[in-house]
Amino acid sequence: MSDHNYSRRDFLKTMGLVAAALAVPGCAGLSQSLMSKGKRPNIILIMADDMGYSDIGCYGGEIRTPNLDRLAAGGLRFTQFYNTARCCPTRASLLTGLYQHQTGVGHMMSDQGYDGYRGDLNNRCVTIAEVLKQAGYSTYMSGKWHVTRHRGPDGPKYNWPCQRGFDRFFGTIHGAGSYYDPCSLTRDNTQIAPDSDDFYYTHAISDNAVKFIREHNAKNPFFMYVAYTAPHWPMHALPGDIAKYKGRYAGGWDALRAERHKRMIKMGIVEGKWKPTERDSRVPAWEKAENKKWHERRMEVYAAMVDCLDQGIGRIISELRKTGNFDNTLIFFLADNGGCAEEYGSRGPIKPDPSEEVSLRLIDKNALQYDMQPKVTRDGRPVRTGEGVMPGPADTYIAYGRGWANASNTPFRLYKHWVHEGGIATPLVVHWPAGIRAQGELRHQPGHLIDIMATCCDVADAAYPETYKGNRIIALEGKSLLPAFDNKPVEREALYWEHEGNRAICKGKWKLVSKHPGEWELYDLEADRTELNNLAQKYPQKVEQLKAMYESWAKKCSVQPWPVKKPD
Ligand SMILES: [Ca+2]
Repeated sequence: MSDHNYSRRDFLKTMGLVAAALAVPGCAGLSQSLMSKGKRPNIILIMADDMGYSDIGCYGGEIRTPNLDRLAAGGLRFTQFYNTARCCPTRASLLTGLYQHQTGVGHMMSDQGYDGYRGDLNNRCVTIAEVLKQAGYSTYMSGKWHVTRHRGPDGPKYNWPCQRGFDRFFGTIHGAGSYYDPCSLTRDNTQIAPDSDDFYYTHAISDNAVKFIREHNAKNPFFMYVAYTAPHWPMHALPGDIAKYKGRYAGGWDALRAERHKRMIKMGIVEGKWKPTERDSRVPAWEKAENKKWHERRMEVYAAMVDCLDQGIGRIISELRKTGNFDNTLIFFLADNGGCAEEYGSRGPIKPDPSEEVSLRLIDKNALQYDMQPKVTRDGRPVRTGEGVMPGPADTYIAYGRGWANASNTPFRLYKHWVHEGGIATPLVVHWPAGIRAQGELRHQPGHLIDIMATCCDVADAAYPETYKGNRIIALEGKSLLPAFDNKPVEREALYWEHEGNRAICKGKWKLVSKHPGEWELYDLEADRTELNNLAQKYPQKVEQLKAMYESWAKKCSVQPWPVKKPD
């Protein structure tokens, strides 16, 4: 069955809604009648930052995520959903329904001289907010933006959220920072300092999301994008949340990978026939690891960050219930890339050296924070990095490291940045009681960020535009997930990835993938989703066929060879 003949009407029919909708007198068509009855759902798109496939409870993790688990129990979990392996490209693709190079954010936030690599959303794409706003939705955003190279307080602001379709915005323009004192903190179009001494960014994102729901004019539906920065480095969490995980990781990363894998098989998230990957060869066996208390603490804080994010989702849900919006709100939850193996701030001696006096320039309470990694806390303590720094508080700035990232991505290979499954596989929890009958079911249909725009347009009866503000808009790449909600296939030719020269194409059960620099590898994902049995030698024709498709996609999407060379 093709998605062309599986329409929104078929979907609603399955839900028993068509008869009711058509029974409204005086309505010319289904969409009109639903619109006049105000039946279009609110949509909330929630994203975590640098979180692995197996971290949350409903995907096999031990981290306490009761609110996400309840959404999963009342909705759907997709087991083969994909992002683009990194912050900026994922956000560009998610917001527009296109591949990131098509939007001008083919890499990160600098202008590398080519249309696909401007570090700034172009005017040949539209955001979900721009499309839904035209269709009568109110549009809100709380959290991390990261799709423009202009992050200073004076902009230019043409690519800030309020100029790209959002009615209201609270969050950060840049991609990382202290949770106690984030750089580029912004309300609407004005950069601000944290407004309280106990500011903590994850809570602030949740507070503002709740506030937007509370203050929403209920006559029209709303779209809200909640882009948490947790659990991206630095490992910053509140003492009460960290305490919940005290000692939980004393068994180490090998035991953690094994227990998660067992639960994932039992839940049906992964198949028992897929061989688990070995521990990353650069990570020592846990019994041989040095500095265990420090390693444990890094993972305790990571877990606390995810826990806190889930608490925020709980508060969003309870505000939806309070305002009578819970049943007809379509909620998506996903992560922007897999667990991150970067050892940011975690190598070498502790700096500044705790035994030496440091002279610090204090920052005024009302001054803007310009540094991604502040040198000093607002109350005057030096911010320390290095091996052995016990993370959590504001005067630390380190990552959780490779061993735990390896466990986050259980049972897959590699991490954020690569396009093997460990880099690009994400949970996708979907919850919409008024629109999805199934409860607690899994969906194995492959899907990608590009599908979220198509799905939003579909449920909101919004037309993806051919032109916007006088500019011709690139045709939508994604497919609506509505058939998958009803457990039908989502028909498409293939999915594609490119990030820093790492490349992949998925077509049916086949995945052709390469690291940069590196040879193409071929995997049968039905038999081997952990990518351990490279079939490239065995099926050279398949490799050639997929490679040709990849190359024609790369050309169409303005992908440049890596590393990108400045044009002459
Ligand atoms: Ca990220």
